Amino acid sequence: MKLLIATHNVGKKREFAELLAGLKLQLYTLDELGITTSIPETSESYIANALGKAQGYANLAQLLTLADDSGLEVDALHGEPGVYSARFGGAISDAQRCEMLLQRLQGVPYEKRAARFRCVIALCWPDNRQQWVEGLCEGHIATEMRGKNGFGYDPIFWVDEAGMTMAELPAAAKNRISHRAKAAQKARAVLVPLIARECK
Ligand code: ITT
Repeated sequence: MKLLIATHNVGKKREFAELLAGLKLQLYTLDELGITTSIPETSESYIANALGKAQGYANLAQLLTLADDSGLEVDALHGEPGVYSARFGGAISDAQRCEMLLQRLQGVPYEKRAARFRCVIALCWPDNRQQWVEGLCEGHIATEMRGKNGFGYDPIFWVDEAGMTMAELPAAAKNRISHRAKAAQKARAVLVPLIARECK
């Protein structure tokens, strides 16, 4: 069965390839299909954004398509940057975005630095069938950037259950506990019976 992984984020693309490994799927990326269109995220809802991207690319490619909308929610910032995580601070690098968030939380004690990553994965078909699933990963915002793995806010996200930042975790460990891993587990449960039916 063919599945388009619709993201322009290379970190996400790498993670999805590992998270969906072992399924009888032929994975395609936007680049491989020559799709350069960028479908904008216009909603304040992760679900609407993920569905909008997945359906838009499913229509363009005429393939079953997976897209996610994800973000970091910081309690001390009333849930910011949330759905705006990719654009927080404008056109700056991931490292600059992390530094900006650390600045915003300067002086805030550990017990008030709770945060979580949220990931909504949408699966959409060219005939307009749609499904979505969600995963969360709880943690705190660290006081400095640590680690070189992952992408985005990983260097400042302290994973409570691991006792280190997400960027200090090896990729395989992140892919067991992350918000995207938890959502991908649920997406696999949607995909497995479809693949079984297709392979009959
Ligand atoms: P696509 O829309 O092309 O998939 P994007 O980077 O714009 O890529 P989102 O709109 O979902 O993706 O934005 C999510 C942002 O949240 C992302 O750019 C990161 O800054 C952050 N983020 C999401 N998942 C993350 C993770 O696993 N580790 C670190 N940061 C993450």
